[in-house]
Amino acid sequence: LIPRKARSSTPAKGEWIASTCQGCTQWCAIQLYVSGGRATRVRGNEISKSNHGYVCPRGHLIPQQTYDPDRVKVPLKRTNPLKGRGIDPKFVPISWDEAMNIVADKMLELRNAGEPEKLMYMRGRYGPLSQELLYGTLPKIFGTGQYFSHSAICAEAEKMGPGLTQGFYGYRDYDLEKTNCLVIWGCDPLASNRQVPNTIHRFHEIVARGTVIAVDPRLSNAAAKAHEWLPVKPGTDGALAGAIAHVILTEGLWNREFVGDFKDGKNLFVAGEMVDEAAFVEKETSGLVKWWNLELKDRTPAFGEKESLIPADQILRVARAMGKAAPNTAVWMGPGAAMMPRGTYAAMAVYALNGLMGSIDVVVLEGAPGAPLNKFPSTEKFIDEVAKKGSKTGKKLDGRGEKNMPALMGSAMNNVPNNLLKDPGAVKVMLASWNNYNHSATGASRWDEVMAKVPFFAHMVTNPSEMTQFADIVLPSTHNTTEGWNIITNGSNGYSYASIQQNPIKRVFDVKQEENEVVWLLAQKLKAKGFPNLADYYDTIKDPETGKAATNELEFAEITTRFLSAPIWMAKEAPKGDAQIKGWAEFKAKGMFHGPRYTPKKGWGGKFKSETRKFEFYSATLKKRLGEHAKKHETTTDDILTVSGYTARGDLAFVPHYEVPKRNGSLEEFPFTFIDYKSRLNREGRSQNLPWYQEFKKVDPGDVSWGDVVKMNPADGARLGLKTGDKVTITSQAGSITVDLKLWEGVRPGTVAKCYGQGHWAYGRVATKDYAKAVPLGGNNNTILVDDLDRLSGSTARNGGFTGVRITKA
Ligand code: MGD
Ligand code: MGD
Ligand code: MO
Repeated sequence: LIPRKARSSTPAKGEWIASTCQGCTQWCAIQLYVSGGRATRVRGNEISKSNHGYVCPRGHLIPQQTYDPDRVKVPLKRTNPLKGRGIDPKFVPISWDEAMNIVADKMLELRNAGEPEKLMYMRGRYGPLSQELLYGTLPKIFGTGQYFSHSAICAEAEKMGPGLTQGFYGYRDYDLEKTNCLVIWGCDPLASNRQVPNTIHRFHEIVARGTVIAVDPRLSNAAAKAHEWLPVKPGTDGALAGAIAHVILTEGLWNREFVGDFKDGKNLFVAGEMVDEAAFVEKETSGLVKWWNLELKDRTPAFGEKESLIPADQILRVARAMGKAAPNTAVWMGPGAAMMPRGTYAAMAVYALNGLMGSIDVVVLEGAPGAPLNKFPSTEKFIDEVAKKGSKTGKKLDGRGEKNMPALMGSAMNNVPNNLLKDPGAVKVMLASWNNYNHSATGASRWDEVMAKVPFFAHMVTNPSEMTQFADIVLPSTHNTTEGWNIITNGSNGYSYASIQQNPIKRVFDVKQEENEVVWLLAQKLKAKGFPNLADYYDTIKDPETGKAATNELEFAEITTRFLSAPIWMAKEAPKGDAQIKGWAEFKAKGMFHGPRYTPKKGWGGKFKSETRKFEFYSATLKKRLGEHAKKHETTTDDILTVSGYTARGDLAFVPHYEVPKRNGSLEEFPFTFIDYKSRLNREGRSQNLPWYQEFKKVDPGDVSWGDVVKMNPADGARLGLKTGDKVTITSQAGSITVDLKLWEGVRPGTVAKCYGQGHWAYGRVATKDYAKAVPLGGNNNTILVDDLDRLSGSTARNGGFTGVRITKA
């Protein structure tokens, strides 16, 4: 970390302009060095209390992503009616006006036929204006219930951990300055997950003063630098967490201030023995003794070792280190412990350790109160009868709410192709933005199949990716960090913040931002063709200073950004947090505003949002929600668990517990267990066309530059007669890919690991080996990852070793 003062002088005349990175879900406040209208360099916003003026390596990829010569530069129209992987769409350039006419006509055909519900909108990444102007508004005013966000393929199952214990369904924040024992479980925040700059900033301090523990089946960046690496057998996290909890209880290491104690002070937690519930008095928690009796009493370190392959003495050592540092012990749980079939229970088991440690609202935070933003006007008056009826017609195509799909997080997006393939007529017009499910969703070939059947598809993206190959109209999007308008909110390091995007560069291509500019143009077209409601709604959003509505799409983008953020820079009284910002110019210059620092122990004293208002080791919250689902289907919760593929029955279903990992493919036919994880350089699925991505790919432990390797333990290599550099085919029940082999000691025998990111068969000249012939560079993990999900949350599985594979010489 070079002090800012010591940095060399800037290369060319220009200025630093505030923006927000959207390369991952941290959404760091940054600054772009803009010179002659071009963004040339990137750094963290110096006033940020989260990233302290720094970005992670991915921030530096922003200029390359913006000026990628393979971007879609003008609107495109398909001229080849045939659709499929490797079939040339024969795109021809058209004007924005013609493109918007075509999309509006297609949409109005549906309304005029009284079937607006045949419109489907799917979104990947987004900013808050999407929520207000596109995702949250367009489907409702138009009249369809078929709109889906990508969260089910993102990390939703993780939220079941804090959600079902503490009533907080969100990503956690961590106070790393105060953390003395950091347990990184199923993620790698030096390279991915969230808060990467802050983790890089604080990690070495924790290594020096305390203990760092990494639970990950592959040697991650964090594992490589941790005191303890626990290469857990994929999917057995619930058993390992249970064994750690068992040690914490039998050795009396729980945090008494949070959890409470036995009435007479004597520890009655003895392996194998039931405990009388009345003997223990809990403080901020609920159901500890039930949890012990139902699950933990038999989860000895020996049991943990048998299931997870982590030696019992290491389990003991780790549990003791955690207990010793409590409540300053943070279990930082990521998708690796959650995004798997039955992942809800693993997420609960891992997260519940934070309850035992009493670290909730001490170092494991819900996040500070949000930065103040305006509420947009109500859409209610603009939803007509056709829309009301349409929104209620038909079932959601992801199958949420069906008997075997409780989907308590709301969405099971990756299930849409399964239902759509059964009922191809359900969608006639599809809109999508900032997503690429033909690459990013497991069982990717299902998306190739279904997208070929959608009669009309308009895609709003920056690059001609796999999904875009199926488009009838391509609407070239802004790269939002450098070319868009928005207010992005998030929290980290104990502060929440709002950070601006302000279209700071001169756009070099004919692009428009989908969540404000494109929807505004579309609304005007719909109005001109006889459906005014969307445009009339947008007209109710007025500039907070001038009181005027927008007269063109760029004005609309800026006005809606100003409207959203007005409480920060126009308030008469200073909002809580940073010093008052006086006016729009000052806000644009600073670029961000922090709310106040988090309130320690804010949920303590019966203020958690769970059913019992306590931290629930016995989840009354899940019991209620699953009970409601069972009631809707006139059956028992046991029946729901059975049809949804879980092993627990009775009360066990309501405590964090171990469920044996599900595996698709027998050990005989598919002897290896596949481990998927993200590249340090992935800006989600969208940085692989950048030369720097390929050149620096070796920063991922075990990986090589300009290549895509599957990593296998040398013992397995020797057994199979395979060596580094061999071309191998990885085959699962879902499909196969061919990549290079690398022998590497960072994975156990019996498992293989490969980074997600490579394998684009369409994207551009760098990411794709042969764009015309649809030949990828490397292989896409989602071709082999089986379509399976955690039905309680609705999330797609990608971790937990649920996909068995076979490796053969190609
Ligand atoms: P991406 O693939 O990142 O998004 O997956 P998706 O939501 O599908 O990007 C989609 C497209 O957006 C790009 O192809 C590009 O054309 C376009 N784009 C890029 N920048 C912009 C922009 O500024 N504006 C607009 N409008 N378009 C833009 C993400 C999803 O992938 C997520 S969130 C996760 S966590 C999952 N990660 C993951 C994994 O770790 N392993 C495996 N195997 N699969 C995964 N898929 C998931
Ligand atoms: P995953 O990509 O799912 O999660 O993304 P991450 O937190 O990075 O990585 C899963 C981790 O769990 C890997 O380290 C993998 O080795 C490990 N793992 C796999 N199976 C198991 C298992 O059975 N048990 C355990 N304990 N671990 C297992 C989440 C987040 O990251 C999201 S949702 C987004 S959208 C952002 N995307 C993103 C990105 O694209 N690139 C980078 N570099 N960072 C990102 N940050 C964000
Ligand atoms: Mo994600």
